[in-house]
Amino acid sequence: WREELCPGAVVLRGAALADSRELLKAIDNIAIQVPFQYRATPGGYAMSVAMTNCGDLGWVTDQQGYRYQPTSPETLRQWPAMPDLFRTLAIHAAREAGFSDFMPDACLINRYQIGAKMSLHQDKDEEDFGQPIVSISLGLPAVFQFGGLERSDKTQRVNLTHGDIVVWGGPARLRYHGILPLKAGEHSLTGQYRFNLTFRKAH
Ligand code: MD3
Ligand code: FE
Repeated sequence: WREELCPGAVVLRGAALADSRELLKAIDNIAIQVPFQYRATPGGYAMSVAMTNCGDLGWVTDQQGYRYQPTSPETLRQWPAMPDLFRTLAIHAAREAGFSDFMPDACLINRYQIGAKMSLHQDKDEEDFGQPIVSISLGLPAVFQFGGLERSDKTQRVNLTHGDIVVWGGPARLRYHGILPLKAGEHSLTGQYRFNLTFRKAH
């Protein structure tokens, strides 16, 4: 099932459901190699979301700022390869939304515990805003919040649940967005966590 949230943003409800167990196994395997980290923003605030990455590039933040880099700051080694299943799902979802040449080189994996949130922000560390971002939600449900191109624009809320895929491109690409504090719950596959994969063409 397909919903247009706003021009450029398409939700494919349950599109990753059939692959969710395999996706979660792959996340575990990545996290064994490069553990989830609670990073600090350049302003020095600890993030409540824990992160790791796979693919040629990974998104990191520290006192120097936000950026994509080919290695993990902790292991000093390259991020684990992007599993074929990840790439295939992201490419197929992007194509469904009208982006036929999406080739992600970065996959940021976010892990939310109960109470974790992501404040309203724009994703603008990528080089080409003509490329979309594809997100896959797994585990506990979350309330996603999105606004306009200015922080002060009024926001709308959408529930994102296990197996949902969202493609953000075109006029939606630079909209402000965030995740409200994760409500307590228990998911049969992830326990008290929500995972989100975001696929990007960073460079
Ligand atoms: C709208 N992650 O990692 S995914 C992020 O659920 C991020 O973890 C959230 O925002 C999460 O940067 C939201 C949905 C999403 C991702 C990228 C977007 C929505 C977006 C980029 C532009 C507009
Ligand atoms: Fe974002």
